[in-house]
Amino acid sequence: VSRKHDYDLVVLGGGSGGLACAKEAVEYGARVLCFDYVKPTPAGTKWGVGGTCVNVGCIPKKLMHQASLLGEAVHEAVAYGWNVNDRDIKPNWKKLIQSVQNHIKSVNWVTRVDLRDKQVEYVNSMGAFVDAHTIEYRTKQGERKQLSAENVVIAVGGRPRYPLIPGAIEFGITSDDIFSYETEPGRTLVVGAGYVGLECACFLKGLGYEPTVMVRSIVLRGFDRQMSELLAAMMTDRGIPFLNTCIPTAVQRQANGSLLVKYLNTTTQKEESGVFDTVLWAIGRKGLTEDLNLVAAGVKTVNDKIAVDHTEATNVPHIYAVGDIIYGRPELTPVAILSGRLLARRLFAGSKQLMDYTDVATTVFTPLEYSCVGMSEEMAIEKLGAENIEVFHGYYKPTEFFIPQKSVRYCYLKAVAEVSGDQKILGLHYMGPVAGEVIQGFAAALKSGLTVKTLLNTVGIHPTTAEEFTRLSITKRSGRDPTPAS
Ligand code: FAD
Ligand code: NA7
Repeated sequence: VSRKHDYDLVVLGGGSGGLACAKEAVEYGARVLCFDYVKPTPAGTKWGVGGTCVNVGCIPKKLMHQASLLGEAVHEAVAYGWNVNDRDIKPNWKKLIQSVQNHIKSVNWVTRVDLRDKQVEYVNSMGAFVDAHTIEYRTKQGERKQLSAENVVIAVGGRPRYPLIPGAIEFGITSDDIFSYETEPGRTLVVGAGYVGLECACFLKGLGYEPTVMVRSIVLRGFDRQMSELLAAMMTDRGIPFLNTCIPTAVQRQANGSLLVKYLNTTTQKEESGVFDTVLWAIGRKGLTEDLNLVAAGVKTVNDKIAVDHTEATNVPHIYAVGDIIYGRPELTPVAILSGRLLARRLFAGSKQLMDYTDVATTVFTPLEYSCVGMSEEMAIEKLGAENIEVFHGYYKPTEFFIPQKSVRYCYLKAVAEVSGDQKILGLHYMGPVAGEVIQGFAAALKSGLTVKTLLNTVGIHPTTAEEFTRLSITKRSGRDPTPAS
């Protein structure tokens, strides 16, 4: 590393990817500075260091999911013999939000202390390029400053999009606001059927509000179709209405404070409308490239994202990108963290190890969770041909569902495998309780070349739901009924 520049590494963005990269780099003796700055949302929400996951993503989402599951668990507890006196159990939204925010604030604090301890310089300001090695920023006092960097890692992530329709920004909120929203959301229109939209609708429902989901085309584009449709059916069954093939056209505030949403049903071509208390846009995210002055550095963008090669290098060799800002890679925290860490090791510790973006497991945190790793059935058919794959599947009954008589209708799992030999597993899909916990271990097995033969020779842990993967005996090709007898 030369001493020509002020820093060996400047990281733009202190979220999952940026922080992981910065902290790893100092371990190998690099002089590192990390910028992190959050522009307030149109509704005025802002937050501290740590990025999307900690402040307005995975963490608050999981906490709200848990809050919602607990509401269901209270009712189940009664069936198990718990004497719960107050049957009119309701959550206190304000208290919940306060608890969630308290946790986030403590994580922000720990992050700052950690950066200080590890001697990563942290600047709470927007960084932008002046040239390929120079970054400019404003101090808290408004003074312009510049510094130079041998290497730059762009880890600026993304923010929710707003539709370009009247009233969208003025009256709508996004996932950036909901986890600190002061007022109870009430009747909520969730626009968008990606995993963020579905998760938000589900925790709101579990907390006793009335969400409606507006779907432009299909739910969970990119995920396995059968599992996605099953998940939508599960949500419908739990009383969440879907407005299918609809696109919003305007939002207006009514005299009584409620929101009138106008929308077009693209199947019937009819203009329709509905009244809601809250409108939550979950229509995807845009990369935060616009404030970086990338032109000055010569870094090329693809729409609002940055294309990188297999070493996470942009078209400018010493400028890299990690995390959500990368074009065409999974937008997940552990992906951002590992790619940031591996990049730091390659830059400052002589490592050659590259990030492997294949077979990344993921979970949709709906009340029955859906988790998967590897290929969807469609993808396997496209890559290998339908005749070369075998799909093992089955419905199952979690033991703990019997006493409270919970519906087992959507407890389903499948393994997509090669048809011949030991039947290498290409993808695993599971809908049911604690799906993420179930799939995480199998993800390691899949990465190690798991076969159906090995799976069926694995002794299950009884009574769990994960053991169902060791008992898959019915193939789709056989046409046999995949529902269990008892
Ligand atoms: P970010 O974490 O977004 O961090 C980027 C940081 O850079 C931000 O703080 C930003 O303000 C800052 N910044 C931007 N521009 C500049 C600049 N010019 N100068 C200085 N700072 C700048 N992933 C999962 O794995 N599991 C989940 O369950 C999950 N749930 C999610 C739920 C929601 C509602 C959302 C929105 C996301 C969820 N994600 C989840 C995705 C996950 O949060 C992201 O993949 C992850 O945070 C990406 O990390 P990153 O480092 O690329 O960017
Ligand atoms: P996704 O996964 O990109 O999903 C966006 C959803 O919103 C999807 O259902 C889209 O439908 C729909 N959409 C997109 N634009 C519009 C407009 N203009 N009007 C109505 N509906 C629209 O985004 P998420 O927010 O769920 O998650 C994005 C990432 O953030 C995710 O990967 C996480 O890592 C965090 P479509 O299928 O395109 O018809």
